[in-house]
Amino acid sequence: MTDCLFCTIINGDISVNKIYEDEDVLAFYDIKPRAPYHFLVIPKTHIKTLNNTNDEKLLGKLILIASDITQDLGFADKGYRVVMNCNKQGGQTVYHIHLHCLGGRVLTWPPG
Ligand code: D5M
Repeated sequence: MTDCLFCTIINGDISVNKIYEDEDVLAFYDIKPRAPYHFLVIPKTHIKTLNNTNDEKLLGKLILIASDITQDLGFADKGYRVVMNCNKQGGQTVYHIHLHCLGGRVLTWPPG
């Protein structure tokens, strides 16, 4: 989609600090990190919100890629959080689904 920020990133028209890429997904560091480690895993297909997909394979892949990256970056064993915000009350600001992965500090619960 031309007016989607994350589709523009996938097309390469906006550059990001990439961590991982394959035919289905892209992972990159969040521009506004909320923890020492904060990256996003997004599908390459445009999906507006979590309410707009039932693709179990793709959703599972986002989580497993995030987990693999925490291993690669060396904080898997200390701990981390994965979260997907959905719609306005869930805090979603970019309407192309993305999994946040945060780590590198003690995370409080519940999130605000
Ligand atoms: O999260 C949307 C997230 O997207 C938010 O944490 C900032 C991040 N973001 C926005 N633009 C960029 C670019 N250009 N690079 C990296 N990260 C970006 P949400 O769950 O929708 O509130």
